[in-house]
Amino acid sequence: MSRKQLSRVILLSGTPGVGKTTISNLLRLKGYPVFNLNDFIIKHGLYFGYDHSRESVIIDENVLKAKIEKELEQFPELLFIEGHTSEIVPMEFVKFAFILRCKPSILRERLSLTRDYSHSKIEENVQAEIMDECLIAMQEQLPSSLILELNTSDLIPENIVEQIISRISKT
Ligand code: DAT
Repeated sequence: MSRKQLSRVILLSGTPGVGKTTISNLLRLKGYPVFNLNDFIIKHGLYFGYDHSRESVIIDENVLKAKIEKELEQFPELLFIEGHTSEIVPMEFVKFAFILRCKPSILRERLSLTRDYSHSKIEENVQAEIMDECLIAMQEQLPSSLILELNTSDLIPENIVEQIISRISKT
C-alpha cells in the first residue's frame, strides 16, 4: 500500500498540560475517533517498569510500534492519536502532526492547578516546553511540512479545535 493510502492518522502531541486531553474530548464530541496512546500502552501492558524519578511508565518502543502498526492496519478511517510521545506511531500512517504549544508561565499555572505533580515534575515539563522537546522529537520522525504548531496560550479549546478541523479539511 502506498504512503498516501496509509496516511490517515493525525497526531496530537505536546508537553503534558498543553491541552491534548481537552482537545481530544472536544474532537470526540464532534464525532472524530481519537485514540489515546497512554491508555493503549496501559491496556495492552506495553510497559516494563515505572521510572519513579520521572513519575512515568517505561515503554518498550519496538513492541509498542509493532502493536500500533497492527492496530492501524485494521482501522480504515481518519484517526487522531493523542499522546506526548505520539511520534512513536509509524510515520507511513501519519498525515499531519499538530504540536500544541503553551507559554511556560501559563503551562506552569495549568499544571500546578490541575495536576498532583511534584514541584520538580512541573518544572521538568515546563523546561521540556521551553526546549521544544516534543517538536524536536516529531521533527526527527516527520518532514517539517507535515508538522503544525498551535499556540494554545490565549485560545479557548473550541477555537483550537476549529483550527485543527479547518486545517485537516483542506487536504
Ligand atoms: P494534556 O492532555 O496535554 O496534559 P489537558 O487537556 O489535561 O492537557 O489540560 C491541562 C489543563 O489545562 C486542564 O485543566 C484544562 C486546561 N486547559 C487545556 N487547554 C486549555 C486552553 N486552551 N485554555 C485554558 N485552559 C486549558
